[in-house]
Amino acid sequence: MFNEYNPINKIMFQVIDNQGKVIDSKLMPNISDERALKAYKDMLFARTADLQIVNYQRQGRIYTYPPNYGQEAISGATATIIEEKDWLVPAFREMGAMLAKGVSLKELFLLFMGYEEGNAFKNANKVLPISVPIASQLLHATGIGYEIKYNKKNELVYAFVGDGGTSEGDFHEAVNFAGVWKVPVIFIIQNNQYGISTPTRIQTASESLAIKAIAYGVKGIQVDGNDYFAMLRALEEAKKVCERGEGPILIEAVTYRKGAHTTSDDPTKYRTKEEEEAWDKKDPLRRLSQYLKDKDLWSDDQEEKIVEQYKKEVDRQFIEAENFPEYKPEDIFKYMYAEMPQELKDQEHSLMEFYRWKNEKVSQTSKK
Ligand SMILES: Cc1ncc(C[n+]2csc(CCOP(=O)(O)OP(=O)(O)O)c2C)c(N)n1
Ligand SMILES: [Mg+2]
Repeated sequence: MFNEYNPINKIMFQVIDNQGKVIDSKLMPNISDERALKAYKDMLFARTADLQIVNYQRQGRIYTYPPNYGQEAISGATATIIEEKDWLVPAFREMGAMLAKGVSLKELFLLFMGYEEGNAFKNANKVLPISVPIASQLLHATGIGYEIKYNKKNELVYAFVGDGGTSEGDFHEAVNFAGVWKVPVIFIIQNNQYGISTPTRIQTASESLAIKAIAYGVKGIQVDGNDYFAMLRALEEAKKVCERGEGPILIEAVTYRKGAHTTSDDPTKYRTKEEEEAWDKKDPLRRLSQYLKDKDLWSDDQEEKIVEQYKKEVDRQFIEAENFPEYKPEDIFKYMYAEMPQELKDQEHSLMEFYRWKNEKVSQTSKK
């Protein structure tokens, strides 16, 4: 597969078309109807949660949030293939994959409310924290891959980055050394066409993002990231390559960020209605649901009912997070080092002094 779809050949790997019809059954991944249906429901849950979070943010109940809307098939396929023993190295738009690894929605809510507990992932194994410094997580992914190889473990690393992240030095360092050491890391670029307001075409002169693999001696492939089956098949093949000790793999998943960059962004300033409408035709959930409907495995009625249930579940977890005890200012300092360096101790001291001063002022004013 990686020969046929060598990025030099400029072909994007696709399994279903925009109407959910299988283009060539030989390309289908190894998946039962039940598993495909479960994957769809999980993607629908992630989408329901994602849309709800934006509402909560608009109600002033949560801080800035980066929506996943439109990109669910990439996380959805990863959720299907990733195992307990494998590592997930997220960027910040991989909700479905995180939930599959056992991260709870409540933890994600806590994270976006500013709680350290939101990064604890108590029931999840081998998930790195969400990484906001763009592409920095990839160096850790390569490092983990090195450890896996060194200790001859049977584990894999699924590492994510955005299109904009591929213009960071960290991306190149990580992929370069992953190639040198032949580590079992699957790098997944979510090419959602923009890094905030910067379109992909003006942040790189490369023909594609997948083609960057070639310079590092790494196998690469461009995949329709809105095609759940194509993503899953590409990941299956990538996994086999890694298991043979011939990793890493670089997957460019071509998708579109239907939502805003974050809740602080207004995409109408930099993209057109026509563009949004064209991409809407490739919506990943609609394509998969059409496939399932054609097989009589799914219906609009079922969808309506289940979305209502999902909304209630999302609300339940959100309210639990909202009722979490207020966080303490010292939490800002506590978690970076096992032992806090003097500089941070001084900063913590100044903050506490500030609060003491402020509280005194408040009590003086209320006495007056
Ligand atoms: C090192 C670094 N530089 C700049 C930023 C500010 N920033 C946050 S998201 C973002 C764009 C990232 O674009 P992309 O990698 O395509 O990911 P996307 O947001 O589209 O998923 C930027 C520049 C940052 N977080 N880290
Ligand atoms: Mg992007």
